[in-house]
Amino acid sequence: MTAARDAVFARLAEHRNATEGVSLRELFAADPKRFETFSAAQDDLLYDFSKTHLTAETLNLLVELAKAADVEGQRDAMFSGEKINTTENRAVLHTALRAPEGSRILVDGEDVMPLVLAERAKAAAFAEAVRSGELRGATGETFTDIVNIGIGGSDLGPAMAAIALSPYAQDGLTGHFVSNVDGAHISDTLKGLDPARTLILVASKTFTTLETMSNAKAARAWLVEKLGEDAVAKHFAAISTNAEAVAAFGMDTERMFQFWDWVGGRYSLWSVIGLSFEILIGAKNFQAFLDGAHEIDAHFRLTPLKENIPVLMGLVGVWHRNICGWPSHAVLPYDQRLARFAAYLQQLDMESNGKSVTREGAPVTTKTGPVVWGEPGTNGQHAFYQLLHQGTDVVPADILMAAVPHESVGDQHAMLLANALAQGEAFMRGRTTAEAAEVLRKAGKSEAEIAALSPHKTFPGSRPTAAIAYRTLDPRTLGRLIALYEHKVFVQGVIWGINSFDQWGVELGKELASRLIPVVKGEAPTDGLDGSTKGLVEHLAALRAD
Ligand code: G6Q
Repeated sequence: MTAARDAVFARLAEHRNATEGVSLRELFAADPKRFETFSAAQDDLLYDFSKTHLTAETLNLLVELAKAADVEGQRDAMFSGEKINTTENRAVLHTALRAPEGSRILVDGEDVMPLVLAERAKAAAFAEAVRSGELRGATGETFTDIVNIGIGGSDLGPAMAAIALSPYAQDGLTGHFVSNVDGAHISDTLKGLDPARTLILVASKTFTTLETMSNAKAARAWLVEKLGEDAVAKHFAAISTNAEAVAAFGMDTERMFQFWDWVGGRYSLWSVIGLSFEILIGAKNFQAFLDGAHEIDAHFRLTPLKENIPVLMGLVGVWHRNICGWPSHAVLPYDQRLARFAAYLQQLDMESNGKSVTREGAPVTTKTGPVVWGEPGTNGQHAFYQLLHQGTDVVPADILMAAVPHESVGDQHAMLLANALAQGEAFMRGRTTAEAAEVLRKAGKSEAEIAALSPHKTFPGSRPTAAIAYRTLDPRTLGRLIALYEHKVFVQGVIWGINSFDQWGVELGKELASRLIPVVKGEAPTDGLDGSTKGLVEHLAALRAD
């Protein structure tokens, strides 16, 4: 399989050599149907990759690459519950979490759907009881503030989704998300909250994560100080796969919501990890969010590769990363409520595909995951876009936009869309030195000024972007967007031959931090530390002693 894949990679590289000089402007000039040919839709959601350098030949080769790497076989293995996360010997079934009633999905011969549906119903009933005021705190007050304590996969998803879907949140309910072990985070969050009206969800797959356990202890102490020990049961709930650890922490397992080891942390917001934002938006909207993702699951399973949006997104990314050699990928939503979307995708993509060995443990022979980053437009335009337009690196980007906003504030939505479209156009077209000179000439500049300024006003252009356009950022569409990126990451992981579902790279830092805690506290010697770490420990200790 690797040999077949590498043979296609070699042909793609030759193809790139032969076509590298052709600009995006030239591609559009040569083919008036380029937009129609290089775009794909799922209902209202459109993926337009015509502003990349792909030609019909490139796309054919990339589809051959996907076939050679057995993307379809691996995809079917994932959906059917095979243990494709080989280093942890686990199935990968976040797709089961959004499967509808009536589905049957087997892990080790057992159908997981009854468990999934029961937990989904339990979470929905809890969310609705909090929203209606049926479920109250120890003093009989209704809850107004929901604090989710978790980190990484147990934080980024619900925190991102709570912002994205804020128009759907119930009035009078506010979500808060605490992740960092920096005491500033929990302190700033709890400051000003009324414990009698605060519900605290401790979200941790393992229920052993240092940050989450420390913050949970701090929150517990804050609550107990104000309301007494007996209030804990009414103000806390746990979300975990580890019932023993929940009990050991002193929390009632009756108030525990479960998920399973076949749900990876960064793929878990479809599970009860989504409870905090389900409380905010309600069970019906949460179900629409799951249904949206399920639509994309069906699209990914059933659509031919050339029209399959996550496959296309993955292939375009492989083209940019492996064949063009570009190391980073920007996500630029022209949709303010996707403010944390890039941060969410950063974990999804970089933790999944930031790997250097194949599934078999051999060193990879291709580059793997790019650096993923981004901020909403138009803000980014006034900050880092300078480098995107005129810097020495090419940074391919996704530009996201909604046709219909939730608010109409004058004609601001038209302005937002115009900016999104203008940026895509500017990256594609650029501005030649002759064009820059012409603009300066029209502005009445002297020939000397034109000669001096035109190089600075030249834009290379031919910088690729893809657009993702949808009707509106509703729960269904957020579910669709996330699922698209999940499957994109999957497709790329298969092509690179890596396991996208483990995260051993996170472990070393955790181990070393545990070893250094007593050293930083001054309870263990600095012996054996490297010179820099030792020097820093001593410098910090001296400052703290002042
Ligand atoms: C996700 C990662 C990681 C994980 C956090 C929190 O895929 O494994 O981000 O989600 O380390 O872990 P717990 O949920 O176990 O606290």
